Amino acid sequence: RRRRRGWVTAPLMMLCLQGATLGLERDAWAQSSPPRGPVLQPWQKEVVYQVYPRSFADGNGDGIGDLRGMDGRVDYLKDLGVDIVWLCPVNRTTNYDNGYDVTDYLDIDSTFGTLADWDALRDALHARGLKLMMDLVLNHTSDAHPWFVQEARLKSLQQQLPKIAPKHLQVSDRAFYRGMRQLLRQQPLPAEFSAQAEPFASLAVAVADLKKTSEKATALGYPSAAEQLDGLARRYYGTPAERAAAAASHQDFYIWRDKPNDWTAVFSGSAWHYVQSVGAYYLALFSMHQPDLNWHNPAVRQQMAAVMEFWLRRGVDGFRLDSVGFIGKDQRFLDAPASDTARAGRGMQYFINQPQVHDYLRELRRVALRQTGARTVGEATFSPVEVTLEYAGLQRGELNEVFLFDHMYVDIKSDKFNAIPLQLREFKRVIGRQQTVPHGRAWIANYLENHDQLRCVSRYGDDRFYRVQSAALLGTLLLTLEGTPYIYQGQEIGMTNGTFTRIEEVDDIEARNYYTTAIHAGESPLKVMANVAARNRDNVRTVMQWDSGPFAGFSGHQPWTKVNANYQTINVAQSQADPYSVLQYYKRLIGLRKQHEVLVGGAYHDLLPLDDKLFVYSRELDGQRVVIMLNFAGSVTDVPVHLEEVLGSPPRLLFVNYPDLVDPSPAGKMQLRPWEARIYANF
Ligand code: TEU
Ligand code: CA
Repeated sequence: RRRRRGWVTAPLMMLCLQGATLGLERDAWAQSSPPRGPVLQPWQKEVVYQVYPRSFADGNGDGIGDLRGMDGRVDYLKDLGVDIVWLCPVNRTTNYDNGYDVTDYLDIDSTFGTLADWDALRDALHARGLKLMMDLVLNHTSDAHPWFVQEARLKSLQQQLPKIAPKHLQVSDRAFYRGMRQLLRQQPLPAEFSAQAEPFASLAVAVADLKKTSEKATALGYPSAAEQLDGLARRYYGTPAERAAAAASHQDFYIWRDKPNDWTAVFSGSAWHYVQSVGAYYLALFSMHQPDLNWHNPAVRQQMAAVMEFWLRRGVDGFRLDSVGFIGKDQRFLDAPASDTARAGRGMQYFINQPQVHDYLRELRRVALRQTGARTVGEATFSPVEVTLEYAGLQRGELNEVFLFDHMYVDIKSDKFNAIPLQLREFKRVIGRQQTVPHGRAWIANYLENHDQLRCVSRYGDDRFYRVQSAALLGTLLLTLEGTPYIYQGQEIGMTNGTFTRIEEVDDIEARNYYTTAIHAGESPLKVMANVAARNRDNVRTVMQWDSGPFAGFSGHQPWTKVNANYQTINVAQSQADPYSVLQYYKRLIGLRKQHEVLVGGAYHDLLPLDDKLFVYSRELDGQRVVIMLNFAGSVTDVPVHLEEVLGSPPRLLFVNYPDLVDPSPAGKMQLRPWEARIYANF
């Protein structure tokens, strides 16, 4: 018979297995009438592909990826077989944290294109039956966002006003208020004030300044500087009734305190930043240029709901809610308990997963998402798996699914820059809990890499000697777990970590902040740089390797970040031509998952929890059973599992990440080759 080229598929494999009397076995299972599994909704069967736009494809040749560049790659995504594209932030930004510092939620940053380009991309995706999910950065904005700029100015003004005209204020609040209104309307001051021109001249400068920064905000429908000043005037200089009304509507969009507490930011250092002219500290739980929004204020929640509505009207199909667990803060702002010695994120028990976050999410669903069917996935950083039941409980009306992080912490000692070798047992234990705790009650989002993590083949596999096998093995894990699989760009071709040797090459602010803080703390520069090289986020943000041409076919121009040196051998064009590439394997695996619901929603059971090399588990749904065997070792490993017993019938090999058709195990023994992955089924 003719040998088909490419990864082994089921029908072919069946020929090679003795005793796989399929029809008979199926009947036998039907008679045993096992308990019915959960009924899966269509959205639970979808596969998501994550695009980091800066590094995906450059359409205009400036070295930075953009929306037009993506347009040209939509067929590639369709061909891969994914259903949804999650686009990392493309809103207006200062690009300090590459889009996670938004200056305008209702527009596209010029780096990435225009709203019209976004519309075109949406149409291109929709025309192919693909959905588009946006990243919504709702915990914080950029410190250059008009909301923050205005609020800081307003607060400065508030601080400065009494200094400007203390005497006058005492003389007549009413007169001051009237004068201020006049001034806001830019009309000549009434005669009674002309003698006091000086204080109002200072005020006029402040107001003019404020107006300049707020023009954009006003155009977008936010309260103008004049309105805000008016509110301020009313609050401080109006009648008691006016003051009360103004106080209630005053826009505390951010969180300010006279004194900081000891919370530290996720990206190092104190989470509080002093503003001289305001005389107070604002909270920024990531970097100082990303002040946290005050979700306690209903006006903030309304604005964010309006942002969601804006994009829903424009045809977006869902949102990835950035750092969603951070949006509620314990309003007592207490110091962290002494037991909390974390370098980054100290005090998190007061600012992660607070009960009010659930109210806010339900409110967003009610107000903005309503019956739109839009999908939401939230990031549950630093959280135990149990939070899934709340955020993504099937009946809770909050999120569809959450990203958990505990499997990303297994190879970490004290913090993410201090790594330890992966303990497979612990990794399995954590993943096992992620699989079993939510089963039937909630839904999770599975991932092994994303724009904040490392390349999984470099981190968990062997990117030197078994790159293809280990990348395919990790793909097998990702696509045979319960939950929605998220594939990060380049993962499907087995891209590896970048190589960074000097801090100047690193753009990632988390790594740069860590570097500065650690050096200041007196740690050895060599050690610190080694940590940065091993763990920085740019490792996974090197440009997408499309072909072996200049700059890996990403751009005609020197890209904003490094191009990985191995692009000539690892790239999409090569992968498409090679029947045994990681890419071809992913395509088939995605197809396989879509054929068999057991791979999507089947109950998970770890068959070898104590093994240090093997990751072997079963899934079962409505009598269909599969066993997934993964050899996390570069050597041949015996598999102490009685397959026929587990499956209840002679096993059928559905899938394997080696090109050969024959199981090379000696008779009576099951063995896996280095980094081999197999899927067996009872059907
Ligand atoms: O990350 C949220 C987050 O909690 C981080 O701890 C993340 O786990 C960290 O970057 C890992 O190194 C989100 C975004 O995914 C990230 O890109 C942003 O920088 C961050 O929020 C701030 O918006
Ligand atoms: Ca570009």
